[in-house]
Amino acid sequence: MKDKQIEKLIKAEEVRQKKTISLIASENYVSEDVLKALGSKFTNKYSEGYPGKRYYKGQTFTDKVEILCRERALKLFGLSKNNWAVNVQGLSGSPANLAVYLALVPVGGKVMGMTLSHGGHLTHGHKVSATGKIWNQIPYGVNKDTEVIDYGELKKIAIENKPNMIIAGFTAYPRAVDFKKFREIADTCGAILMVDMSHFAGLVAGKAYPSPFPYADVVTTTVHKTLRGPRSALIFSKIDEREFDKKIDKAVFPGLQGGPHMNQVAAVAVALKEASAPAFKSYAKQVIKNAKVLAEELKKLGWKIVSGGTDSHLILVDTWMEGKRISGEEASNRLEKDGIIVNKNTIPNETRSPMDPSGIRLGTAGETTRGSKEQDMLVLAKRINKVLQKNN
Ligand code: DSN
Repeated sequence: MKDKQIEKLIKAEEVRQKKTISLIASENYVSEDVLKALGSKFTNKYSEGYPGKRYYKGQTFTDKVEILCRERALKLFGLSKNNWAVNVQGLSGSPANLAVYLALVPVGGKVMGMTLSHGGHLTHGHKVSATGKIWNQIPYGVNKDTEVIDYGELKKIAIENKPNMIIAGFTAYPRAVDFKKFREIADTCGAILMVDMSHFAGLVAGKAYPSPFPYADVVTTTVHKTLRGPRSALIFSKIDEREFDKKIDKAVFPGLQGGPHMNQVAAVAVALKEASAPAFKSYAKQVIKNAKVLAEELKKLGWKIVSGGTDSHLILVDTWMEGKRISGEEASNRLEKDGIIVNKNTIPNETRSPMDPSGIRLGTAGETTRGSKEQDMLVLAKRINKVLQKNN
């Protein structure tokens, strides 16, 4: 590179990634092919619109790449193009969710999403997000004692509030979700069911976690978490007389975004092909096996795991538990000094603040990509325990 300052920073980040263990549940390590597509000359091209309906000329190859990306997305999740559509232009998860609400929920309408501190995402209607300013969030959470979703309580909230849309999907909920129950609840109040599978999309693709597709009307996902692609998002919608697919396409462009990032779309297509290979199924299963072993071992070492365990790639540790009293900030700082990168996280019924909450979130997607197996998780749990035990 001619720009030595940036080159130096890129190299330094490469070394940082190599030398540290990332347990950030939303991160992963992409292949060289994904990086190659991201760095391709598709970045030079403006392509507002959709294949065959663009505003600018010169779209022979952008059209091909977008069509291929859509086909691969549908195929990966076993969907037929007669029943499902997919928009592949979402720049990332937050704009994708915003586009869905813009398309399907009237301004001022109600979106029923999980409370942030219980594991929901900002864009599930939290007040600091545009989604909470334009629409009204009807919050739901987890049961105080079990720390898992109480579907009876969920149904009560839905019937009382009649939301326009119910959102299933989380950034910090470790358990499997019963999408059939979500569907039944949505039907009791006439709500649209949207599933944000950003965290567990790769696990669904690898058939290691329940699929939302038999039950949802709309499914959004980022591509860069367990799905191991570039930063980007997909929006799947059922094709029927409600025309959600057409409304969502219009909301993405021209409603919300400008020209799609075609280098990103090309990189998504590469990642989707990688995720359809048989090896990805073993990967997804290993991600969960690793998370279960890590959670169990931490439990044995005396740590409180929110909900008592995990069914996914994600673990929430209550570091502020009785007898430990290490805040999430302190815990994540100590771990970073030891080369283990995690994020501080609120836990259900949080008593502290989001900036210095009671827990940390761990995920195994990245380290499993690097080849970690169960025995590595046992070693890692002991190392985490040792760092957090230290009286400093
Ligand atoms: N930042 C992502 C996560 O960590 O879950 C969600 O936006």
